[in-house]
Amino acid sequence: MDKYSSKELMEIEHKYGAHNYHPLEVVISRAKGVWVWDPEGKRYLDCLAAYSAVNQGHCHPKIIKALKDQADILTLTSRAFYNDKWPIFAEKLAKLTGKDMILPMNTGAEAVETAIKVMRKWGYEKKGVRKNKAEIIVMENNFHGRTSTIVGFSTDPVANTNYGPFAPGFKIVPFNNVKAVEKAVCPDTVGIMVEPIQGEAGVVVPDDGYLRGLREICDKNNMLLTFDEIQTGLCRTGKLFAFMHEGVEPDVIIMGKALGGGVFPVSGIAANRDIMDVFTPGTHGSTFGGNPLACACAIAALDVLIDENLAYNAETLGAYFRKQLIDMNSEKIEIIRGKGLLNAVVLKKEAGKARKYTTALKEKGILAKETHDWIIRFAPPLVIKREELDWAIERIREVFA
Ligand code: IF1
Repeated sequence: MDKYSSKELMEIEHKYGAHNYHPLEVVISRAKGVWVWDPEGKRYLDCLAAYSAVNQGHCHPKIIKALKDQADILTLTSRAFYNDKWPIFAEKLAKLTGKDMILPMNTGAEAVETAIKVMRKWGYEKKGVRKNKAEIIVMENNFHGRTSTIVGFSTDPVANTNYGPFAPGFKIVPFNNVKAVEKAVCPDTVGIMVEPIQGEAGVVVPDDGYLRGLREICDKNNMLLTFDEIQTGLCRTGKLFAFMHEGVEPDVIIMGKALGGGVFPVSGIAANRDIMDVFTPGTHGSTFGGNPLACACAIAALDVLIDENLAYNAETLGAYFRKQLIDMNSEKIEIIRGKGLLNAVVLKKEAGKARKYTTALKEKGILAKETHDWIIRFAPPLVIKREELDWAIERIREVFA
């Protein structure tokens, strides 16, 4: 038996935990695959998948085995020495991304910081931009993480109010607008950093041709194209990476979340040698980046994505899910959008706040999270089965009726 009830746990968290989140009123104490349970034993279908960090499903046996096996042998060496897992993980991820080299970090924001650093350093050392004048073009409504530099170029006041002064060197332009990027380019521009689909903004899928347009600008002006695939990558949208839908090659790929298989924070960037070689010994690093425990989990996490063909599952079930939602014809819904199993329901203004619906869904055993006041995101683990999705659709239909 669990020692504390859900109610008690929520009270303790409120008292002792900082209030930087407003969770749905559910406590999760156990999980397996797409299902999670609270301390009272009530079961829920997880339609958030820890913001796409558990694409492989909760406690995937192969990933947990890798974690346990490795934990008994070797966990942390630092990069002062070689270890026997990082080289294997690096090779595997390089081959999957089609890039020459990987730089490992831990959280998504750290990988984004790494991308910013590589772009700038490449700008000074290879492109020859003026010292300390490098500019990176980013998009309105972006979400790239929580560090003080990253929130400095966020356009969301909730994310950045009173965290200044902010680092200069970022030019913000509207998303899904190639012309705006073209206009923002100057001789000191080192590159563009963009989410192929904007997650936090509410699963905003840009028009076909947008990413290609960005690629052309980068080619024409000797700039790096960097895709933040932290949320969209690793099969979530129906391909290994979201940019593969358009067949556009970025110069730098930022990865995180599901790279650790939902058990360990693992992130990193992939790039070719002519870019990555601006990093020389001592110029960047992390105590935990590339640690053997993380690498063992990541190797297993990547194997599961490929062996279980999770991109295909995301693509087919995602299309099925969107069709079912559209066929509901709910007068509360403004639009349904997404790709693969990264989906959002945008509510009509008169339908009331999204929280009302996520709370109602929770009562019926479905965990989904609102983003802003009028958007609900549905992004279950990619191991979800058709029958489980149908179970969810039935209940979602009741809530939006
Ligand atoms: C939070 C959203 C998801 C990301 C992209 C970098 C990061 C993230 C594209 C940073 C992180 C998270 C973090 C979480 C909420 C969240 C989120 F709602 F904000 F948009 F996933 F949907 N780039 N996304 O999506 O990665 O440092 O967190 O590992 O509350 O901050 P991190």
